[in-house]
Order: sequence, then structure tokens, then C-alpha cells
Amino acid sequence: MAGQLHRRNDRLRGKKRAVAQQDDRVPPGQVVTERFPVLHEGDLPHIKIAQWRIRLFGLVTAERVFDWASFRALPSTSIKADVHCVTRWSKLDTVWSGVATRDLVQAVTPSPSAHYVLVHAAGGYTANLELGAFLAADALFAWAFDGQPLLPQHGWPLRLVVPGRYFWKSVKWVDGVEFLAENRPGYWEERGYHMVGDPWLEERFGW
Ligand SMILES: Nc1nc2c(c(=O)[nH]1)N[C@H]1C(S)=C(S)[C@@H](COP(=O)(O)O)O[C@H]1N2
Ligand SMILES: [Mo]
Repeated sequence: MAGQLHRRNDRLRGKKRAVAQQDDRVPPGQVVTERFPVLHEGDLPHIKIAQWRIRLFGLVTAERVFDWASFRALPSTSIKADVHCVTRWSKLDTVWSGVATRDLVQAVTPSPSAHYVLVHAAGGYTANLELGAFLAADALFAWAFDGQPLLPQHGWPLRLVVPGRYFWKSVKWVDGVEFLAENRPGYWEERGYHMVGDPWLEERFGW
């Protein structure tokens, strides 16, 4: 009897612990999903890997353009992180492989007056980030999700992943990074979404 009660209490404690841990990881107003929703404006861009380029430009010492081979030659890394979409789904423990934004930025050296980036995608989508958020330790340009090449609808061949910001800032089909002195709104920011977009502060709308 006592043993059973103990076991039951242990189980309850374990459950509470699991719930508390999840609360710590899920920002306010978000709901965890196991699925991987696909969300974007417009049609899937048609990208040919031979023509693919990413251009780093704006306030940099030397502009750089990488083709696929030269991009893949950069040092690579993997991260495990949670992503949070402003439409209220969160996905935990997503695993991405690619090039850390910190490693890519070595190639251009932003000028001291660069404090923001505008990230560009094929098809014209853009999103802005403060340079500090763009260069967070867990931010990367990913070519793989869960060990598999990205699917076209998730941004193949390359997407940005910035776990510290709502997922609309994680630009799919990325083809450019523009370094800026002044903050410039991207596609959703021009339509009322937040210039920063920290999910823990629920910065969904507004500047
Ligand atoms: N190029 C581009 N990137 C984009 C978007 C988009 O419309 N175009 N949508 C953003 C939004 S709102 C979200 S939630 C995520 C969704 O990524 P997923 O489709 O891989 O889940 O992509 C982001 N990146
Ligand atoms: Mo989103």
C-alpha cells in the first residue's frame, strides 16, 4: 500500500516536472506541435543549384557571392533548437545543419556602422534582424533538417534559422544578406509584424 502510494507520488512528481520543463521551453501564447507545418507567401521558387548564389552585401568591407560549392566548403555545424511561429505553433528539438551565421560573416567583415541585416529570398521575401540576433550562437544557414536535405517547401537549398526570433524571420530560399546602418522592415514587418519579434516577449505586432 505505502509502496504503491510512493510509486504514484513519484509518477505525479515526474509528470509535474515534465510539464514544468515544457512550460520553460514554450513561450507565452504558443502551442507545441509534432508536425512540421509549411508556411509561406507565394509560390515555391524554382531554384537550380547550378545557378544558386548567396550574396553578402551592403555595409561590408568586401562584398562576397558564394555559389553552392563554395558555400558548402565553409565550416559547418549542427544545432538543436525550438522554433516558434507567430501563428502560435512551436516545434521543439528541431535539428538543423549548415553554416553558422558567425562563420559566414567572417567572409565579409561588416563595417562598424552595420547594426541590422535585411535577409533576402528568391521571390522577393525579406525579413529584418538586429545584427546581434542574426549573429546569435544558434543562428545558422541550414541545408539539412533532421539529417536530411531540406525539402523544397521548407526552403531548399538553403534557409536561415534564427531560433531566438519568431519563425517568420527564418527566411527560406535565402539568396542574400544586406548589412544596414538603419533598421529596414521586411515583408511582414511592413505589414505590421514586429521589428524585433522575440517570442519570449510576445513581440508579435508593432515596432
Ligand atoms: N522566403 C520565405 N521564407 C519564409 C516565409 C516566406 O513566406 N517566404 N515564411 C516564414 C514563416 S511565417 C514561417 S512560420 C516559416 C515557416 O517555415 P516552414 O514552412 O519550414 O515551417 O518560414 C518563414 N520563412
Ligand atoms: Mo510564421
